[in-house]
Amino acid sequence: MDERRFQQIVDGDGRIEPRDEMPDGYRKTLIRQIAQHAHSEIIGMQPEGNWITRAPSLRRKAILVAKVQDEAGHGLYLYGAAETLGADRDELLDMLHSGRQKYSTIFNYPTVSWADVAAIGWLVDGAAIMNQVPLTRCSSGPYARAMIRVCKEESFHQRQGFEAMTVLANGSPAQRRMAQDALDRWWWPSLRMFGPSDDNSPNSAQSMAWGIKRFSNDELRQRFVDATVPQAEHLGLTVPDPDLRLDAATGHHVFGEIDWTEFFEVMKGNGPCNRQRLERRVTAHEEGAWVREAAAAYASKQAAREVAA
Ligand code: FAQ
Repeated sequence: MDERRFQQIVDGDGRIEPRDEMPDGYRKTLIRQIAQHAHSEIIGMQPEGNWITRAPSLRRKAILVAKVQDEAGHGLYLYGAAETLGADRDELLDMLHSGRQKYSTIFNYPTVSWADVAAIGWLVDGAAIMNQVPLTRCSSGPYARAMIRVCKEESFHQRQGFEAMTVLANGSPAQRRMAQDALDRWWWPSLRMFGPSDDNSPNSAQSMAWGIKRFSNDELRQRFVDATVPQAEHLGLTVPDPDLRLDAATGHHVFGEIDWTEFFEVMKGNGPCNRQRLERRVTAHEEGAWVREAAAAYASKQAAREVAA
């Protein structure tokens, strides 16, 4: 293939479309990242789904049902984007179910109180959009386009999380304690969502050269901290980091050391909920077999009708 032409398109900020020639490594990297992103979206339905039956009001329940459903939709767009690159959706799901493909470490933490739902919207969706807005300009056409809608929805999710957090932070002393406790538990895992530090990120250099990543893991993490600390201050909550301070010279927040041992342990499957999340996913997949069979039977009937017509 003509790698020079491919790189010219990438360097000229063009988009690589499914029928364009692309290096095998580029295709492989994209399928890896898009699949893991898709897996994160559908596994990410579980921690919040845990609270649907116990949401504190009908309004909160309606919002939460819609949000969890949005995450399923994101999975759908992303698996669709991976399919345009030649991936087979069943194979991708099989890799998730057998532990051969990852999903974001963040979804292996439990949601023990209602405030966790608010904190996920505020922090986890906040981190997700910080990472995903640049992906709307990534060199892969199908991935970039999928990200536009995903980011619009994530942005709404982030705002509803912040609003729910605001209500708790301004509520009774018990609600305030719940909000602080949720921030204490979700802060550090949210920072780790951006991936390993730049000096320990094996995929970054190539993904940047290919225009898949526009900013490094550490750059996006810093942006998230700079955007989120003032929000915590607005809520009157304390970010659980004694080393956190604003560096007046740079205008950026300096933050404490990230526990990378915990990150890699959770990534290896040893987080608090890894086993439970995967088991639930495999069960949901098995229980949904009849839906896939019915859809396939309907599709083949329609196709036969089209041939006959
Ligand atoms: N968890 O060399 P790098 C959401 C892996 S948002 C687990 O830096 P890369 C929305 C990485 O895959 C969450 N594994 O890798 C939502 C690689 O392993 P591999 C999902 C991680 O790809 C909100 C290895 O470490 N968002 O779901 C993590 O260049 C609320 C080395 O790392 C995306 O997936 C991690 N946190 O950069 C849903 C965004 N970080 O594959 C429900 C798209 C790294 O070589 C509720 N993805 N690893 O075996 C990306 O932007 C990138 O893939 C990064 C990692 C930045 C995550």
